[in-house]
This record gives sequence, structure tokens and C-alpha cells, in this order.
Amino acid sequence: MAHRLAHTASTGGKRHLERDARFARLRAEHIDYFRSALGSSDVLDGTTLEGSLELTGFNEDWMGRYKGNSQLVLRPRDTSQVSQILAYCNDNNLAVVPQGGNTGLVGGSVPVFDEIIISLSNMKRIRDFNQVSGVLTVDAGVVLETADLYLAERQHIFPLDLGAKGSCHVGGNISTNAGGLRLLRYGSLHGNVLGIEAVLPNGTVVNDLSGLRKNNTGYDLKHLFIGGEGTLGIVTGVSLVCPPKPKAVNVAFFGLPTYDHVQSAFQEAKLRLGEVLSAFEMMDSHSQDYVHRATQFKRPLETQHDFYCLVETSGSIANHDYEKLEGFLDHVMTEGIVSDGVVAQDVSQVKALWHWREGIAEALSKAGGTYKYDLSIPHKDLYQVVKATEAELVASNLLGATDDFPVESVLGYGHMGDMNIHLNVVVRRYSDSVQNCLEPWIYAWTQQHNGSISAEHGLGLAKKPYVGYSKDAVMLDLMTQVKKLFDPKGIMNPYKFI
Ligand code: FAD
Ligand code: 2HG
Ligand code: ZN
Repeated sequence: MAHRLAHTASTGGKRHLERDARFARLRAEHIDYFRSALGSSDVLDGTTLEGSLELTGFNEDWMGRYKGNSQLVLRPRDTSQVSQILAYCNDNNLAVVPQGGNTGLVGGSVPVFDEIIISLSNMKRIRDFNQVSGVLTVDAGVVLETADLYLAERQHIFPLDLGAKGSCHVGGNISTNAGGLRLLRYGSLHGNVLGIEAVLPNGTVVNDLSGLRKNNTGYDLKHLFIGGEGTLGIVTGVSLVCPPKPKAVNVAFFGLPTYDHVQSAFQEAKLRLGEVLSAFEMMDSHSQDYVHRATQFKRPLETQHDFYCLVETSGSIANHDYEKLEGFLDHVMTEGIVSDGVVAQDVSQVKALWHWREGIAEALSKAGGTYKYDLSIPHKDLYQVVKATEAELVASNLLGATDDFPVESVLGYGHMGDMNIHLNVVVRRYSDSVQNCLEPWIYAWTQQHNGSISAEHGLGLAKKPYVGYSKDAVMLDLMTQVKKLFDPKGIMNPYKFI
């Protein structure tokens, strides 16, 4: 996957933040210690000119929006090395940021100042797979796509799929509680993860790598690491239950005139496709224009529509599922819910249709910049946030067709089945006036419409000032107490949401 480096926000996302003086500055003796613990090749030293260039990709996030200034990357090879280096960092007040594939979209995976980056990229062992139970146990640094390909050879699939699968790590997926394209069918990682091995900041290894589906023995602490965003410890191993690989996957792609029609189509899909429905994704016309502009691929439908949906079925009898999908499409077209549609005829067409959805984030990354809002909103108001945001930007004279305006367009797409919209404000350049117009306005709007300010990407640095729009004072206080219990010195991923 391409890594865009072009644009950096003027503030690097750290407005109003100052380096915490409690944390020690990196010294030569620290680097010597890490070399003795890990070996020289697994310590990237950015204090030298050559080393500082090597660190660029680790210091900057996928969007090119958040940029830190770490001078050291550590790449442990096993859990005991993670334990050894974390204990040393804790004893010496050295702040750290855990990093997986660095595909996170909220500025959580890169340092804010000079935190040491602990990259899990050398921990990529597939530890075990049980063909009977479908339980997979892996190191945290295994790339999602690698795990999925390994499972495919064994007639199973990973219960999570997302556009960054070629780069993101399973440990990163767990730490962000990633949602993705299969959640509608297979549920969230809170349901699929059976066990976790993690290292606390003081070096203690928490071994909760259960392979059991049922285990009611007190507080289920692994859930704190699922979505913990590296603030409590480092996830080093994961066991999770993986579904059998469906024998038949079919995909339909169709155009609709309004968002109300999208809601009707979703209801019909649930009724008519029932147990084989595995994804229901929605894209507006602007999002498809960006994919078209970036790829120049021929559009799937002859005419253009204001909304598009992609429906996937996964089942065991190809003809039966195909007939069901065609029947669904016939029905929604006859009823005037859907204006036009196609059904993929083979595996390559399935892939090509998915690209019109999966390729949106990548296509948008070619623009000047994007302000990304990953919102959960009840279905009836889900798309309204796009229109409301557009109106807000127009009223502030920030959105227009020419280069005089910083904002190029406002668009929405996402996991319709999961009530999750990705609102993207595409800009010609990042600017404080746009950010001040959007934030906290969007978060307040979301709260007023009973939504959540993060459906699946997490909070990271991006939403640090806004957690209160989704969590009340009691919950924030409990979260702070949990943080203090796990990480009393606060060295784990500081400056982020907690
Ligand atoms: P990173 O970005 O490296 O880290 C993310 C956070 O987890 C950071 O706070 C980091 O400190 C922490 N972390 C990472 N590894 C560990 C560890 N082992 N232990 C403790 N903390 C750790 N997200 C979705 O939910 N759904 C999508 O559909 C989706 N699609 C995407 C498409 C594209 C093209 C891109 C670029 C991103 C997408 N994302 C999506 C966001 C991102 O890919 C996910 O959040 C992913 O789970 C992050 O994994 P990572 O390994 O890259 O983690
Ligand atoms: C997706 O579903 C990802 O494609 C990325 O979660 C969303 O870029 C985004 O806003
Ligand atoms: Zn998503």
C-alpha cells in the first residue's frame, strides 16, 4: 500500500500539548542497554544522520497528518524481549509508543514528541491453528493478510477484513478493536478474540491466551486490551476463533437515488438474504468519483447515481446464493428501491466491485488532505451528517469549487450494516480555520443525534479533547483509574486520549 508523505498539518495534531517533563530524555547509555538486550540490528538509532532517515516512516502516520520526533525504534523478536525493554523503560521513565503496521487513522500509532517506538514488526510467528475448533494463535506482529492467506489454505478465514490488510498487524487490529467489512456477519473482535498475551509497562507478562469459547472465571480483563490503543500495555499474542471459509461468495453493486432508498434496500437485504448476507456497504457519488479519478477504472454501472451499495453474500451453495442475490436485486428494482445494479460473474469481478468500496481511503489519500470522522449514528440520521457538515462549511465560506476555498468536497461512505459512516472532508490543504469549523461541531452534532464519535478507528490523538462527547464523567473517571492501575508512571502511549 502506498504511504503518502506529502502533507503535514501545521500543528502535527498536537495543539496545546507540551512535552511531559517527567519523562527522561534518551541518552547514549539507554541505547547501549537496548543494543545489549535486542542486538544491534533490532535497534534503529535516529540520533545519527543515516538512522534519522530510517526513522521517518515510523515517525509519521499513514495520512501524513501526525508527525513525531522519536529518535529510537526497538524491534523485539519475542515476548520476553518486550518484557525486558518495557521494564527498563518503566524504571528509567522513558515514554513509549507501541506500533503495528502504522495504518491507524487517529494519530495513535506515532509519537507526539520523542517517545521510543516499539515496533512489533519482528514478531510474526503463527503459533498454532486448530482445525477442529478454528482457533488461531499468532504473534501480535503478524500482518492481517498473512493470517488470512494462512487460514485460506486451511479452509478458514480471519473474522476481520479491511482495506489496510496488507500492512496492518493483528496486534494493531486488536488494540484498535478494528471493525471493517465483515463485522455485520462475524461480529466484533470482542466476540471473536478468545485470549490475549500482553506485557504491562513494568514488564509483567499477562498470559491470558485461552483457546476456550467459554471461560466465566471473574473479570474478563482481555477486553481492556481490545481497543486499548496501546495505553495499558503491549499485546504480544492473540488467540481468536476463525469461521470456515465460505464455499460461495457473491457480490452485487447497485445505484440508488436517495439515502431513504438505501435504508429500504438494507431492510430488504436483511429480509431476503438472511443468513447468507455478509456485508452491506454504502458509498455516495463523491466517494466513487475519487476512486474513478485515482484508478481510471470503468465504472460498474452505465449511468451515475447519488448513492451506491455493495452487498456481499457468503454461503455454502453457490447457485442457491446467487439465485437469492439475483432475486433480491430483481425485487428491489421492481419496487423502485434500486435504480440499476450488477451481480459479479466470477472471482475477478467480485474483486473489481469490492475495489469501488475498499479503494476509497487510498483514493482520497491522493488529495491535498482529508479530515476523517468515523462516526456511529443511528440509521435514520446516518447520512444527514454529510449534508449538515457541507452546510456548515459553506456557511463559513470554506467550501467551494476553486482553489480559493480550502475545502474541495464533503463525502460519506461506510459500513451501513453497522451504522458506521466515514465522513471525509477533502481539503486542498490542511488549515486551522477548517479544523476549527469542524471541531468540536461534528462531535456535538453526533452526540445530539445519539451517536458515538468513534465507531471503529479509536480516539488516538485526534479525538483526545473530545472524549467527553461519548463518555460521561463517571466512565472517564473509571477509565483513568484503570489506566493508573496498569500504568502508574504513564509511560504507555502518553498524550493520547487518556
Ligand atoms: P497501528 O496503526 O500501528 O496502531 C494503532 C494503535 O494501536 C496505536 O495506538 C498503537 O499504539 C496501538 N498498537 C498497535 N499495535 C499494538 C500492540 N501490539 N500492542 C498494543 N498497542 C498496539 N479500521 C477499521 O476499523 N476498519 C476499516 O475498515 C479500516 N480500513 C482502513 C483502510 C485503510 C486504507 C487504512 C489506511 C486504514 C484503515 N483502518 C480501518 C484503520 C487501521 O487500519 C486499523 O485501525 C488497524 O487495526 C490498525 O492496525 P495497525 O497494525 O496498523 O496499528
Ligand atoms: C474504511 O472503511 C476505513 O474504508 C477507512 O475504515 C475510512 O478513510 C476512512 O475514512
Ligand atoms: Zn471502516
